[in-house]
Amino acid sequence: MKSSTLKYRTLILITAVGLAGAWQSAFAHTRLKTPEVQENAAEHGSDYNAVVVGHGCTNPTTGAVDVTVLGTVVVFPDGKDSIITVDGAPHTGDLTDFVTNWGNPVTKIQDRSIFDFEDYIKDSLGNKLGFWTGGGNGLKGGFRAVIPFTTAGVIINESSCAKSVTFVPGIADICQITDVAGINAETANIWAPAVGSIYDGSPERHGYDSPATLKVARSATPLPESCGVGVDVVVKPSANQLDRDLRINFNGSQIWPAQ
Ligand SMILES: [Cu+2]
Repeated sequence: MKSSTLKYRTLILITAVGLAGAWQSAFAHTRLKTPEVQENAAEHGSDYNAVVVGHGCTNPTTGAVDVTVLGTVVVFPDGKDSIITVDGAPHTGDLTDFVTNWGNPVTKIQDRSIFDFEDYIKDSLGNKLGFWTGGGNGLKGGFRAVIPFTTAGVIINESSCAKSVTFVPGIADICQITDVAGINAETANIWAPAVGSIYDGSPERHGYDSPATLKVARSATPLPESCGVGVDVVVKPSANQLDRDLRINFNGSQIWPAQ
């Protein structure tokens, strides 16, 4: 091979790698540290997880996503009025058709390394659906955070054809306290499924309809033979639930979104 050809090819390769790098960082959104777990992982202590805050909000001057994050909110679907799909098709039955023990999915691991305050987000029965953490110095631009929590063991209904059940939380990384109308890439990063809630935002917004996911793989019981290859179930919070639960209440009053 001629050396000029080699140089040209090397240059192309470097350019391609550079582009891949840029593409990856553009998609370095908030995710769960361990996005897939085995069924009933709590039994084996493998349910220790974390929300990864991949980057801050957008600096309007530089366009970099390095604005300090002041707090994070995480809410899992409550399983009551959640939106369930089976291989992408809407399911009108209950979550118990696929999961027998959903209800109290989250335990926060106490941690003040990034934020000073944290508390649960509960339903009216006291079930822990998620948490918020915030205050203190916050997450400095250019750094990432792992916010530790555990998920309860998930038991897949053994008579169902579910080979996996994926739970989709709504997550908000807040850089500036605003009301809902003031939420934009400079004030908060929203990683929520677009289900018609007040947090949907516009399709142009960074991270639109690009939520984190927790996939639970069937592993405790075999698929019934009649199931064939099985189905993939996805559970998203309803718009009502996100509107109600994706917020920070502190000492009895709502501080985000501001009202
Ligand atoms: Cu991002």
